[in-house]
Formats: sequence, structure tokens, C-alpha cells
Amino acid sequence: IPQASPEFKSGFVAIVGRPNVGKSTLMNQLIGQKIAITSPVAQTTRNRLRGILTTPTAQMIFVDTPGIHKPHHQLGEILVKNARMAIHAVDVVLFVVDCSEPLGGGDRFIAQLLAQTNTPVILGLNKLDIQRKTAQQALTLDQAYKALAKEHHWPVCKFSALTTAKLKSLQRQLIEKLVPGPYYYPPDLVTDQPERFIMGELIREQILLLTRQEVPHSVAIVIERVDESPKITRILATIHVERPSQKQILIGKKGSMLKAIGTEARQQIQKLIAGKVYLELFVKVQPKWRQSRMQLAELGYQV
Ligand code: GDP
Ligand code: K
Ligand code: MG
Repeated sequence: IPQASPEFKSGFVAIVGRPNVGKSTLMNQLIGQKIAITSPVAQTTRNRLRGILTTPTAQMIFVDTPGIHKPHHQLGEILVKNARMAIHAVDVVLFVVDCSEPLGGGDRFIAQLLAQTNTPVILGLNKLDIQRKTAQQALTLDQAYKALAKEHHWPVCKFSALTTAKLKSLQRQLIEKLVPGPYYYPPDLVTDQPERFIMGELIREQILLLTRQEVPHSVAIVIERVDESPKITRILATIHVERPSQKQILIGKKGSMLKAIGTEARQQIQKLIAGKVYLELFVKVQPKWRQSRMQLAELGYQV
């Protein structure tokens, strides 16, 4: 790790917001690589995941948090607790909202949490690419978010996490809030998570995208083995589910679902490691894994 110059700035930035506002998409775009999985399903993100962006003048460590929502079971409670902790432990909070939708109770709930900390906040209005129906409607939506920002003295930044167009300006605003500090990570590192963890996540992402309803929330992925050879990387992974019926859905007719999940996930993992992959998937029933803290810890969640 290089020695930082006295002017070099660094710090931790928590990305918080309601489920599905685009927090993980934004983090991937900011660091220029897909390390966080994204989907239209709420609670896609389970772990606190760090994404590292190093520029010539600063190093920002983004903490992608699970969306803040009302917990229903133990995994939910742990997710919310982690998000709350992240707010206090960082140097800046990037509060992301979906400005194609009206400001709602969920956003206000988070705003209240943020108002209780001394951590500087930037309000990020995401999904700017989505056309609002009329100019009047757009104006009304913006006014509500801007009023919220004014009430709390938060600077505002507008962008679409699908493109890099406005992200340089967001970067500048974030760096402004940081103070001089060291390199926390080597400049070329993009995440603190081991490659194995991201491989598991890329498998879970395909389950989120390809199956419906309760199945995605009942799975946990364990990468059992990774054998690298010069030509191909062989990966063996187990998908844990809670019920036999979920196993059936995941396997599908004559194995068709598991095959589809495997094919898509393999392509994503190939991009991640920039090499050929052979992926073997197994499904295992493990009743009530969500309720058990010990099993959660074993499966790699921060409990
Ligand atoms: P998170 O739950 O806040 O982490 O949200 P995700 O990053 O998983 O994104 C939720 C959904 O919104 C995904 O389908 C994304 O592709 C989509 N999304 C995220 N950012 C944007 C954006 O700027 N514009 C549009 N149109 N869609 C977005
Ligand atoms: K999501
Ligand atoms: Mg997410």
C-alpha cells in the first residue's frame, strides 16, 4: 500500500436508502465493476459489502447496505441493525432515493435516522433517466425531495446509476466531505470481499431473477470448492433452501431451472474472474436456516 501525500483524502461512505432505489447498482457504477448483485427484488443485498474507488486525489470506500425496512424475521432484523450501524461508523452517508417516485414514509423514516447522527449526508436523487409523466409532475417530485434536503441542510446530487454521466460530480461532492487520510486498501483493489463470496452472490442473483416469490429469500449459497487450472476454473456450489418444495422449484422440470441458473451464473462468474468456468450446482434442504443465528454465521452472514 502506497504512502498517502498530506493532501490525499480518504474515508468510508455508507450508501443507504429504501429497498430497490438502486444502491447496489450505484456502487457498481462508481467503482466500475460488478461486485454487488442487483435485481428488482427488495432485499437483494444481504451483507454489508465494500466497494473501493481510488482516484489520484482520494480513496473512497463505499459500504453498500441492505435497504432499511421493517424486519419480519431474524435475518431481516440483522439486516436493519447492520444498516443502522453503518450510518454511525462512516465518514459520509450517501442517502439514495428514487426520484421517479414520490417521497414516501420509507424515505422519511430513514431521514429521521440520519438526522440523529453527526455524520455528513448527501442526498442522491437516482433514476433520473425514468421519464416522469408531465413536467409539472417532475417539478412536484423534485420539490418534495429538495424540501427534505433543505430541512436537514443536505447537499443534493441527481444522477442515473445506469450511466456514468453525472457520477464525476457526485464523486467530487463526496471527496469534498472527506478529510485527509491514508490508503486503507491497495489502489487497485475494488472490494474487500473474497472472490468466492462474489461468486456465491452471482449465483444468488440468478435465482432472484429466474425464480419467484419466497424461493429467493430462502436460499443461501456456499461455494464448496474452487479448483483453478490454467485452462478452466472448476467451481462446486451448494444452494441451501428451507423446504423440499423450494428444492423442486430450483431444480425445475428435468433439471431445466437449475440448468438455466447455472448457465447464466457461469457467464457472470467468467466476467468476474476473466477466465473460463465450469460450474456445478447442488441443492440441499436445510429447514429454517433463516431463524438460526449459528447457521447464518456459518453461511457467512454478519450476525
Ligand atoms: P437496491 O435494492 O437499492 O440495491 O437496488 P438495486 O441496485 O438492486 O436496483 C433495483 C432495481 O432498480 C434494479 O432492477 C436496477 O436495475 C434498477 N435501477 C437502479 N438504478 C437505476 C436507474 O438509475 N435507472 C433505472 N431506470 N433503473 C435503475
Ligand atoms: K434490489
Ligand atoms: Mg442492494
